[in-house]
Formats: sequence, C-alpha cells, structure tokens
Amino acid sequence: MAELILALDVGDPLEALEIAETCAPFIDRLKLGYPLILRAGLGIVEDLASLGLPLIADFKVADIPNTNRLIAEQVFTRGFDAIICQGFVGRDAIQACVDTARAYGGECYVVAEMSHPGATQFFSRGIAERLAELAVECRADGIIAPGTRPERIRALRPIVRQRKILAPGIGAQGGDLARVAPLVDGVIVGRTIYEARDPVTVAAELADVLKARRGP
Ligand code: OMP
Repeated sequence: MAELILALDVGDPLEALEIAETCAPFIDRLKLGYPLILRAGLGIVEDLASLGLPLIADFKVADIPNTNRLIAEQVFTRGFDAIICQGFVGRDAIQACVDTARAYGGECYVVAEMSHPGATQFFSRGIAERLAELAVECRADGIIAPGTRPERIRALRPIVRQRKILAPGIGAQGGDLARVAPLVDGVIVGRTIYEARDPVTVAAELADVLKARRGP
C-alpha cells in the first residue's frame, strides 16, 4: 500500500504543529521544506519528531558533492530520516547525498521528474529516465516522479524496479490519487490536506483511498 506523506508547507509553526499532530494517525511520514523551516526555524524539526513519524527533508539539494555532503550531514544530525536531492547535478553529487544518508542510517530520494507543467521543458526527451538510472546506480532509496503524469511513472518504474517511487502533485496540482496510488510507494500531499477546512477528515479519506488501491 502506498504511504501517505504530508507535505507540511504551512507558514505558521503553531498551525503546522496542530495539523501534523491531528493528522498523524492517518499519515505515514511528514515532509518538511523551506516554507516551514525558513519561517519556524529548525527547532520545529524536534517538535515534529516527537510525533514519531519519519521526517523527510525536502531541500532538493543541488550543489557540488562536498556541499551536498555538508547539507546532508546537518539534515540527519537534526533528526530527519530522509533527504531529497536533485538528480541533474550528476553522479558524484547524488552519491554524496546517498553515502551521507547511509552513514546516518537514513534514506535518500532523487528527483527524476518534477510534477509542475514547466518541468516538461527540461525533464523531457529521456532526461528523467537517465536521472532514474543514475539514482539506481548510486543506490538511492528511490525517486520522486510526477503524480500529475501517471504515464511517466509507468515509464520510470521498470528502471527503478523495487526502489521506491514517491509522487507529489496529487490534488492541488491535478494528480488523481486513485490512479496514481497503485503505481507508487508513496504519495506526497500538501495543500489538499493542510488547506482543507477539516484536514483530519481529508487525511482520513485519502488514507482510505490508499487502503482500497493497493499496488501490484
Ligand atoms: P501540494 O501541491 O500542495 O500538494 O504540495 C506538493 C509538495 O510536493 C510540495 O512540498 C512540493 O514542493 C513537493 N514537490 C512537488 O510538488 N513536485 C515535485 O516535482 C517534487 C516535489 C517534492 O520533491 O516533494
């Protein structure tokens, strides 16, 4: 069954904590990135870690290998369980993230193709396939692939095989949960949950859909 990953891009720290806490029973992991951390500070990572859900650091790390390593060391030292890095920076830069993740017992996911419309400008013509291959060669735990384009997830699956595919773009960006869920290992959902009038009910409904749409 695909995991439900809450993208907690909520500006207000207290609201973020409340949403995470109340939705926790229906969520498998939390993904934190710049919108929350730049506003709330890194202290919020510790607060959220106390909920007991694994935390993914979404800084889409995209630097030279040494800087990637330094960033990843901070990410895992601060209590995250996984990191997302960009693949287009190349093998050595991805490897730095993967190796650092391993050293801390964590996971590394590589962005193979993004979910927004503009992503097709540069992630097209076989680029995503090459990035997915690189992710496999670097022994990353998985890739990020677009929940807005299920046919692209189908194209990337044979490359990554058993490695995980996490798919953002469900709901607010137009991706259809019921179609995507059987194809992936996790769906990343943000606004559909945290902007809902009743985030807990929505999270519970999405979790129900995931239960009903088990993959192969
Ligand atoms: P919503 O569009 O609000 O559901 O949020 C989607 C979340 O997934 C945001 O945190 C995005 O930054 C993230 N995301 C994408 O939307 N598209 C991608 O291609 C990659 C990511 C990501 O790496 O998480």
